[in-house]
Amino acid sequence: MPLEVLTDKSGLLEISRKVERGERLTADDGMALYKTPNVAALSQLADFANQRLNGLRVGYNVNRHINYSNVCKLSCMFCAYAKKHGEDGAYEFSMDEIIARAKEAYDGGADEIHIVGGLQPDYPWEYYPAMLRAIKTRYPELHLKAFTAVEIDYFANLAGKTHAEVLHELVDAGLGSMPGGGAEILTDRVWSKLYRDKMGPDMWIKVHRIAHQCGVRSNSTMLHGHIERDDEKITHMLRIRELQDETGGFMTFIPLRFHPENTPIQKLGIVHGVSSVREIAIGRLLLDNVPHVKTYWIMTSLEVAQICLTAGADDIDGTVVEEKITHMAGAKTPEHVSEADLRRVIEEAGRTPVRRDTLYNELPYPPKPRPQRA
Ligand code: V47
Ligand code: SF4
Repeated sequence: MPLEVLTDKSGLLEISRKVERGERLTADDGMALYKTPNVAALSQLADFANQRLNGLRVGYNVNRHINYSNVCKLSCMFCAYAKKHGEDGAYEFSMDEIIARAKEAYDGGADEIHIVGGLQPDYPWEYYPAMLRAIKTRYPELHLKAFTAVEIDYFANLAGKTHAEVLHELVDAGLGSMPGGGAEILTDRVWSKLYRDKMGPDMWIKVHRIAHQCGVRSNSTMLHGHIERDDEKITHMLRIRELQDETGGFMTFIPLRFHPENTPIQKLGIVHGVSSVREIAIGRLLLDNVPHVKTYWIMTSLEVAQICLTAGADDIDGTVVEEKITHMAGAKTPEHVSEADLRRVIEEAGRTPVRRDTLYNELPYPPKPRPQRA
């Protein structure tokens, strides 16, 4: 069988047998996957695991990102996006500017708005539910995927409320789900070196657990290509797998390729295509209980994202339109891709494009006409 021929040469035969039997992989298996130079074998194995779950379907969403402000109390070492008040490049969108972007998204046929920002030192807690409510009352068809676990924790401290109370109020205002950002690498060593002023790994896990218990589904991410070691990426993924066993609330896993420009650690340089493919493949193989693995073309390029679709990813994000976090860190990708181009990327990879909503329900293509809204 071709799968065995390739994996035998790569030293991955035992692991491939486990994958074929549907057996859970261990941390040691994960280390072997990181060590193999045979990325073709690794990709083939991950594609096998993916196709068993998702067939040839590849999901994409028509969305728009709104990064409402980059003013942030903190200074994580990998971040080029955050600025202090008055610093060159600092910005805050007014509520009108946010609503104008939501309108543009709605008029352009988007199904989702992805909303995240810095930890704003001077907005009151009430600002955040008001922002969601302002969008949702005008455009009820839009799913609001908003606020990372880091923001939720910040709001809870700001408001003097529990995480659950904050989440319930946000859901009441229109929150549909949570994005997966802020996880970085869930180990104390990386936390203490790169983001020690921000909540740590235990709290990221705790906030997602509470979100899942409150009925809010979420995504998970992993920022790779900086100071992290392979064993730390495995620890990271196994922590996500463990929480997923408990709650089942994660929808997808998204490796994020670190962009170094304009960050205090820019001398580390940037990793390239094979690293992105490897993270997707290992994510698919280790996270056997997370239904989807997403490639984020904004960070990888469309070309590498397309290859990821043959190496374990069954999902690609998204039409995007405007993106600040990666572009302030030197990304050269465009900020927008049309739905037609996304479908073409998927089809060229031999897969079937499926327009989906944020919760992974299939949507009709071409989309049904929607009511005109002011
Ligand atoms: O939390 C920060 C990361 C994240 C850099 O859930 C950087 O569907 C690369 O989480 N280079 C935000 N990455 C993006 C994110 C995301 C993106 C797409 C989809 C989803 C989803 C989530 O970006 C941050 C941080 O981990 N980040 N700085 C940088 N220089
Ligand atoms: Fe602020 Fe988030 Fe950047 Fe850290 S990663 S400095 S919390 S915007």
